[in-house]
Amino acid sequence: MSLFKKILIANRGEIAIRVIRACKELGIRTVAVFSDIEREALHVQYADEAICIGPANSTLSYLNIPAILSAADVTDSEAIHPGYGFLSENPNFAEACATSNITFIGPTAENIRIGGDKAKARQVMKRRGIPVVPGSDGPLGSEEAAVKIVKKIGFPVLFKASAGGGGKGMRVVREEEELQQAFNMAQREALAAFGNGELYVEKYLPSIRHVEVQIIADGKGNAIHLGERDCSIQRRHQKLVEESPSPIATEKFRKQIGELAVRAAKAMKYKNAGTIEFIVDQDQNVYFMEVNTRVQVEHPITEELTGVDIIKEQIKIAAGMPLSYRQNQIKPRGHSIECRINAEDPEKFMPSPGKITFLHAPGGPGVRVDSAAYNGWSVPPNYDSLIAKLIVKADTRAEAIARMKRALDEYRIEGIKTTIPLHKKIMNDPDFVKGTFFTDFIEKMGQAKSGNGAARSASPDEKT
Ligand code: MV4
Repeated sequence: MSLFKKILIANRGEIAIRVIRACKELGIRTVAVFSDIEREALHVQYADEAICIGPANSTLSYLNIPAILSAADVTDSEAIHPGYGFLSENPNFAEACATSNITFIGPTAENIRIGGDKAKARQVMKRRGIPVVPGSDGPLGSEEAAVKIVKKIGFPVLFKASAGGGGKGMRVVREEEELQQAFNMAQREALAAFGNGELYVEKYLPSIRHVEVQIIADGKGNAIHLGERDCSIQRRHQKLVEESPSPIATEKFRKQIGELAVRAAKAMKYKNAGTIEFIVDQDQNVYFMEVNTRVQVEHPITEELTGVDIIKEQIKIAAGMPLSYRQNQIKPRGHSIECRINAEDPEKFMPSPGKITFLHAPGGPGVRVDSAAYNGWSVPPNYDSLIAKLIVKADTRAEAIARMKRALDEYRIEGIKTTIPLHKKIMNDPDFVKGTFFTDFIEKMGQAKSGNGAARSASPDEKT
């Protein structure tokens, strides 16, 4: 089966560039879409063709399904790559593409629906014997149902919204007296935020790590994993640093979590590239959390270790081709780390859009920069503040950290504030260097620095 002649990329920034690069190497023509304020954007310059799809407000442009389908139609694009964010996890968009005879480069609409329904995904996995945190079997019908389950599993518990994810709509409950009010508030918040008040409940596990596994599957029953990524270094559910292998991973652990991810992918008849997210407790117990039905920001660290081009695989799978690799051909080598460079104040995390007056990116052995930023470009205030991903690869974790420090020192970005100084601090932090950190690492670091409880009590972990 032949690949596509032309692909439209329904995204912007570094991920649009990443997809264009894969297409160019495969000999596929590319169409960029852009909003009014992004005529000068790099993805527009790199693509073979570019079409304006609306105003700066992404609801009217990058999220505008009719505008994107029209752009695909007038350019004779055969397929659409959605990148991450925007329409990438909208099952209605995946279906609308099919209706317009355009191939959606991603999972099936049904895969996306299961991934977006966290209670359902949990139920599917639990029934297949994949470990989940003790809690409800699917959604909670009522507050009484919640009380019954909590009696069994004990406090503390965590209410989660079925339509949530990424930490939105969660609430920790520590004692019986709080239960009713917490249930009602979580339900109301979920309804307001997602238009769906459905909740489920889990035992709340303190001091966890976020470890996820990249999978690729052809939808014909073949699924393989490309190893795990440790994404525990995050702030308010925004990841800052990701690495692979996980510093806690033994060979046995890697094999176990990889096999669980493949079973999870098969349990939901997964197609294309996806990520199975787990949490790992202090005793290294692994629990299924969520499925991310898109290519992720942090996919490059997996590419660096395995040599697999995940975007090319996505395109080939969408074109009906079988997987290019068998599991025993995947041999991750070395250690890779990614730092997300955001246009933000490195201490207050306030966005810092504006003109980049000087830019020089690091290079040299083992350094990769995925970015759409260039000298003289203005970072728009309207979108995600991610302006570059700095990825390093080396033989060992210690060498990867040394290489990352060297690359961060080389990075020159003037005119805007960036998170580069924060990353320098993280790379020098004793707990980071030892690999002994949990998801509260950044909050704790902020606390140590300011010497008071303000940063900690303001964190969403404490509110939830
Ligand atoms: C949890 C948890 C503790 N116990 N579930 C947050 C986002 C969503 N993907 C799952 N999350 C959590 N689920 C139980 N039963 C703690 C978190 C959590 C977290 C998870 C991964 C990465 C960072 C996090 C930060 C705070 C809380």
